[in-house]
Amino acid sequence: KDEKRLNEKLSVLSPAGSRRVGNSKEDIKASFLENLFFGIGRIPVLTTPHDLYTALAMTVRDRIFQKFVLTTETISRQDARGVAYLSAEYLPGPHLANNLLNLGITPQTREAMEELDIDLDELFDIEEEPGLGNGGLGRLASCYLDSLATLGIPAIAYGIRYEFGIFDQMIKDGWQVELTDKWLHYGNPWEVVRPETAYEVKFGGRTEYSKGPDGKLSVTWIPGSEVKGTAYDTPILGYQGNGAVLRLWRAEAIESFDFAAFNLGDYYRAVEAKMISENITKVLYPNDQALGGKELRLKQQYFFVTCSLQDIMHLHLTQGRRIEQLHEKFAIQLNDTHPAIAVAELMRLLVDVHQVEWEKAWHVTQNCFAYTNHTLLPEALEKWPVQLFEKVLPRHLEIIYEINHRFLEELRTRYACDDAQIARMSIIEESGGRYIRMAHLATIGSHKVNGVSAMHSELLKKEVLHDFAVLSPEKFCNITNGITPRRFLCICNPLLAALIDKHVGIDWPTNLERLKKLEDFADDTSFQKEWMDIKYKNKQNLSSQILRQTGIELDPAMLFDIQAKRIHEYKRQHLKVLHIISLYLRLKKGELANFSPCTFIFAGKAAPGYVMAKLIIKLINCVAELINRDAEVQDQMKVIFLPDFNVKKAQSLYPAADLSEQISLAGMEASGTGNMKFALNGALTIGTLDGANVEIRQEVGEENFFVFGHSVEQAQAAKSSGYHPFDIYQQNQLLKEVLDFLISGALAPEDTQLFKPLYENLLYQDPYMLLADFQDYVDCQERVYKLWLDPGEWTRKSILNVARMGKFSSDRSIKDYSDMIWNVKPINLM
Ligand code: H53
Repeated sequence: KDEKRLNEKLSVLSPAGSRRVGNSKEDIKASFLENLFFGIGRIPVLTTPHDLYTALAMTVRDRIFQKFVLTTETISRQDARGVAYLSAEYLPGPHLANNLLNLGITPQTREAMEELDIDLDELFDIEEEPGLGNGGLGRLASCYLDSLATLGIPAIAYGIRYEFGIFDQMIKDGWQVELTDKWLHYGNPWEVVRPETAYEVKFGGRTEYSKGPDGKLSVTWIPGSEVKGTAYDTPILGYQGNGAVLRLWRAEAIESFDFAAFNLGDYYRAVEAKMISENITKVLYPNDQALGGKELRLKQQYFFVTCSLQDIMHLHLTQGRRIEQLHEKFAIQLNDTHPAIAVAELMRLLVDVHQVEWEKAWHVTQNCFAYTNHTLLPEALEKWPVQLFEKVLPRHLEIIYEINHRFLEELRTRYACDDAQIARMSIIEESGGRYIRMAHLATIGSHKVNGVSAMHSELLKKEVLHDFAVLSPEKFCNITNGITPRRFLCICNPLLAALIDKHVGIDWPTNLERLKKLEDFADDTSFQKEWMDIKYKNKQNLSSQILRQTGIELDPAMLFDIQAKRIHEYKRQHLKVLHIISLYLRLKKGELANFSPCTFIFAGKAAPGYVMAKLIIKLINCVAELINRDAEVQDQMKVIFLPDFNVKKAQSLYPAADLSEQISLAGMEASGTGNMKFALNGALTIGTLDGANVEIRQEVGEENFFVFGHSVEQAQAAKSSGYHPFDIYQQNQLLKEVLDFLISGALAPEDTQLFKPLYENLLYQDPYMLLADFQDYVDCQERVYKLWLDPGEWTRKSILNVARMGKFSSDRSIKDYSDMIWNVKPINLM
């Protein structure tokens, strides 16, 4: 009955009528041919595969829009409170398969295409994904958007429409080579440009103070330059229903700005202004966790923040509300400190533009914002030189000083803090150059601050934001990250999804706790057999992709041991390499007793300027080269570096993994989300007690998780009592052999010094304590190999892992945010 009412409503709201957006095979076929002809002017015999892809994307888009009208209408009718998610990065992954799944029309679309002699999978392959992020942070934002839409929570996600996203990675002679991303090369059928939704953005210049007739002081910002931000909307459909919007801003020249030059005949100067304006959203900075201090990056941050806030205010005011009520209608989430300038910008818009009194404006600001911290790494905590700020955002610097002044005053008077504590808590860092600490600005300007795993949130309160947590403990909370089971199980692992459907029912994708029911089948040998068959097929599928891409043949019967994530020293890909070398050396000497044939797969990009990370990639490839060519170990081990890790590739890696490597030094990985994706697809985890590993282990059971390594407390104790990696090297014969092998010339005969920097770093500094964890890691791996010899037991544990991953659905995370931070509720589509 509900379905019928919804459909009636839809047909009233969408003028196009039902056939154009019908969901039968015939409707889809007709509408596809119509889009091919009227949408892009092609007939079936004269098309390229890309034309076919575009026509199908348009066909799907029609159906998404139809649903969208309903969501939008409902939100405005119910005057619902909503979420604005501010993130400098998004990694949505390919849209086509996801939208088909969410519309529930994958089978009939496949049939419709088949009748036209088109292979749907080939169309999936053609899609270029939007690489508008570096890694975990951007992918998390996209998982959250999927859950917001699925749960029916009114939401707009704001970000930057980078013309060039994260670079494509190629491997040449073992080294990473970066190629420019061209995701917009063939157009983007999923977005709609909204030229009327555009805002002006100022930079530089100076401020002027004047007294109005009422005697009040007012400030005018006279900018040095101006650009315009135009909205590009991508509808994000939730599973079986609602929608949310991804609104990305693109920088453009303000026409009137270059007109003067143009009319004076200075055509080139006019064009130059246009080019400079457009530079702002030209390219994503490819550093995952390091600070650049680059002017253009600050401009990017401010650019998307002001466009988003102006848009939020515009939406608010056009609904006939007062600006002082902004916080009653909008919860604004800051995804890391990248959008933290929003605190100063909202104050500016309220005080300077809307003439709201400071105290009132501050109340609105603090109640709008909440801040998610994603890292404790000191080098990743954003700080901007005051000088740079003054040049790019002079008015904001004044506002930040005022915020800081009032805050420090309160510390002094209300909390009687001493000078040392005040210096620690100030927004301005004064030791060795003056910097603006963005995490402090975000914390002071927000009513809630959260970490992204239980452990990380505790460390945040204990370390990085300790003083703040002591003064305002109620401000701090934890919301453990999650992943969307739609993309990371339904789409990427259709065989497993179908098996689960059969045994637990079909509503698990939106109620992931239902997977618990799988526990009933963990000991059932025929179920285990089906489970193993699926894993085997997924490994075959990955193997054929790898064969195509690297020319290396794999045996799906081997244990697939995978580490896929950004390359970073703290993530310790090189620890895995040391382990592989140790196995190789022992195998060659015939000393390896407990071993199971293993394929080691690495994937991940390194920041282009991160020399050590790039050397680690080279190391992996040198080790791969040596081992894969050694006939003696052929049926025992293989090493693969799969180039160009992205969302699409990730989707074939997770389902094919037997073992998931989550081996960062404890205390370094805020949460991790790859760990969740592997486990949800039935991999067992070998991991440290870091980030969300701790909670995954708690959920799946200690006996179903391979844990090793120093805990945070142990690592900190070892460091403070003087950590001497060289001693460990001297005392551990195997470790010594492995490390010496790095510089023996066996890996890089043409340049024996190649890995010396890595070798010396480990021997004399070892900031991420690989040496301290090496032996424990090797021993733990032996337990892995032993279990592998018992396929029934391994499979039982694999089933239990999947059964107990319910907590890690991003739907749970979003419900937590909704209850603990945003105070928002789903809309009711009826
Ligand atoms: O954010 C993920 C975490 C992960 C953390 C990552 C991250 C970035 O990708 C970039 C910047 C940053 O500060 C943190 O490293 O542990 O899972 C999502 O929370």
